[in-house]
Amino acid sequence: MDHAAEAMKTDLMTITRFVLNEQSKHPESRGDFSILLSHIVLGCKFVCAAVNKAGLAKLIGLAGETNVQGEEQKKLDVLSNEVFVKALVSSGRTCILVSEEDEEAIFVEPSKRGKYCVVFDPLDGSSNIDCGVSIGTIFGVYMLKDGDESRLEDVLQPGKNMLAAGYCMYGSSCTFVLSTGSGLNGFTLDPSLGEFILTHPDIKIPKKGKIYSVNEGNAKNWDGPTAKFVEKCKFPKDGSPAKSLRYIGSMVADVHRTLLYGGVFLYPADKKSPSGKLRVLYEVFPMSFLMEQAGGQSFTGKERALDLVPKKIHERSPIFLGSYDDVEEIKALYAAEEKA
Ligand code: AFP
Repeated sequence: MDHAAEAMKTDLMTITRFVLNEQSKHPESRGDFSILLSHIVLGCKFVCAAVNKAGLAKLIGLAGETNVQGEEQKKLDVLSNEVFVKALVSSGRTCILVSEEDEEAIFVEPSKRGKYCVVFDPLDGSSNIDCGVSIGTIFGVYMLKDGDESRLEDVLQPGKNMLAAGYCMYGSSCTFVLSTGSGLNGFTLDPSLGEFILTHPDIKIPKKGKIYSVNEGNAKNWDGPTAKFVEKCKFPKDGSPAKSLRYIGSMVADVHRTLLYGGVFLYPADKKSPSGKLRVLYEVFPMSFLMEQAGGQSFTGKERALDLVPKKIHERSPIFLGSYDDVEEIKALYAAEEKA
């Protein structure tokens, strides 16, 4: 019998145990972050259950329509947002929330206020729900800059100031990927236990990858460096094999594959969208934070993505993230263009 493997099966590292272990390395910690995280995890479990039932919802009435009991069905992204806002506020550890679903930032009332600011997209890739493609929740956590007063500037900090970031992917399994700034770890939901179990410890992205991931339908509007990079992926001149193209159109799924298999994910600026499509606070920053923690890089076409200082909460930015060497190539193409 393989006793080590048996021990693994019976000595389960749940996400709660993992975070408490991390917390014990900081004797001054009062456990506030662990409490906040347990509320984020609860939100993810709820959304996971709702996403799994999305197909069945057709039997009782489509989201956004009226079901057979005459009740209005909430759209999944609206429902997910409500769940996360309530879970975060009730944690008693948050002060400002920025959600993709809400135009304005939410300032938590004083009696429930804590020191963390959470930026999140409750259900990213929601246009993929009806065809059963993997979708996810993305989040990032900041600390109030100073004192007890919360101001909008507290969530307009550069991404490098994030304390933690993560995503939960609702796919063939439910996977929670988290970094608190010392590496990257992945947990898979065991539905029989209702617990996330550590399944991907210390994720490191391959230094160079064999995959590129981009919406090529936008190619006619790309800038020079993006077009040159994609051309290089398909027709390399240095004798290396061409890269494969994989594009799901759901950032969590595309980034998850990039982290595990290597390569590069890009959503560049183009003539139609000069700032790209993806949102800085709850797409670009958390994913860039995770990518760097895994040993990769993230670049906007001008600078390191985590150095960006957002001016608005729903600001967008172009993004190139993935394996270190692949992003180096993109940086070199932009540098060459600037020189020319
Ligand atoms: P939806 O939430 O509207 O499905 O958008 C998903 C997303 O924000 C991100 O998850 C994808 O990477 C990106 O948009 C896909 O955009 P394109 O459809 O333009 O390729």
